[in-house]
Parts: sequence; structure tokens; C-alpha cells
Amino acid sequence: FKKAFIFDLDGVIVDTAKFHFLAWKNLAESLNISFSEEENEQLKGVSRINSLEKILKWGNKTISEEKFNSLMAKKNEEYLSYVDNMSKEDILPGVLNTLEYLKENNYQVALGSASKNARRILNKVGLNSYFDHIVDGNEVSKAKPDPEVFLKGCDLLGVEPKDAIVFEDSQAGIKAANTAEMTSVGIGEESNLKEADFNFEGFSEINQETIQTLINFKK
Ligand code: G16
Ligand code: MG
Repeated sequence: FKKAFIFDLDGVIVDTAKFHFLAWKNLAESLNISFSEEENEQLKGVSRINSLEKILKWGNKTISEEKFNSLMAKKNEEYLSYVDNMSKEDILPGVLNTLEYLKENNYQVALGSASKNARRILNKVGLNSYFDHIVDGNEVSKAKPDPEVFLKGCDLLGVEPKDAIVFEDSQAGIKAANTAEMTSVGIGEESNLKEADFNFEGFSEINQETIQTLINFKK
């Protein structure tokens, strides 16, 4: 049976996806590249560097390395200005209940995020203590859909990938979990996450019974 749970951060625990969207949209528009929700969907779970590369590709633009770095810094600055206004209220519905249930029942829990700002965000919303381990964008060299971030989480938790359950809101993240043969749970719009083993609109739909179903699931 399953022993460990790995949570993505953006779009699963907190809705920082909307902040990434605002900051990327402003950046893209400053380069005369159009940017809608549809493009944003493809950036979910994708690292900062890869995201900017994708935007430039969509706009058929090449820029100097210097400009590239300054755009990334500017995007992050704007993003953090939104993040720094976050509080407990920004935790998505049902997340705290699930984390409390997992903790009370001594399940292992890790964070597996592409974000280099993951620790800052967890601090802001007061969720640090729920995680036995945190793996974020500072610790991985291969971005999602590569499973490195989740495999590191399993290593730290001391469980086999097949005994891990991953909660993800992004196509790249579901792909990563599936590649590593973990149980993949899509959070959010099902049509975006067709490859997931399970799909839920959000954690409000997840109760103790659901958790047991996930634990007993064999891929
Ligand atoms: C997140 C977001 C991505 C973002 C990436 C890097 O991943 O989904 O949109 O580009 O992290 O974030 P940062 O710029 O803060 O390092 P996740 O894996 O938590 O969904
Ligand atoms: Mg995400």
C-alpha cells in the first residue's frame, strides 16, 4: 500500500498560478507577444527559465543573454510583490484538512515544487510544519516533466516511487509522476489533466475515504 504523499505547490496548495499569470502576461506584452490563459496553462509547473524560453519561442523572438536574465529577474520581482501579500487565507479550500489528517495518521508528506520561491510561500501561509521534506526548484537540475523533483522527494522520505501519491495541477507534473510510476492525482480542470490516475476539482472533494482509495490503488 501507499505510504507517502507528495504535494505540488502552485495550483495545488495555493493559487499562485494567478500571480505567475499576471507577471508573465506583463512581461510578454512588453515584448509585443500575446499571452492568454491558454498559453499560461502550458507554463504551469514549468521552471522559470523554461517558461521564458517558451514565451520567446511563441513570439518568434531572440534576445541577448543579458536581456533574458534581466527579464527573469523583473518577472520574479513582480511575482514576489504579489506573494508577499499572501496569508493563511490564500490556502486553497480543503488543503489544511487533508494535511492535518495525513499528519495525525503519521503519513509521510513532502513538497515537490518547481518553484525557487517555495519555502517563502509556505512560510507566508504558515504551512511549513506539515512537510517532512521540501524539494523545490533550488534542488533539482531537471525540470518537470522530468520526474527528478518527485524522485528526490521519495528518496528523502525513504519510499519507493510506486508507494507515492502525487497531487499536481499541471500537465508537466502529471507526466512526471506517471513517468516515475507514482499514483498521479490531478487537481483542477479535468480536461487539462487527462493522463492523471485520478481527478478532483480541488481538495474540498477529497475526504478520508478518498485518501484510503488512493492508498489502495494499484497502477
Ligand atoms: C511553479 C509554477 C510555474 C513556475 C515555477 C517556477 O511550479 O507552476 O508556473 O514557473 O514553479 O517558479 P519560480 O519562478 O517561483 O521559481 P509548481 O511546481 O509549484 O507548480
Ligand atoms: Mg503546480
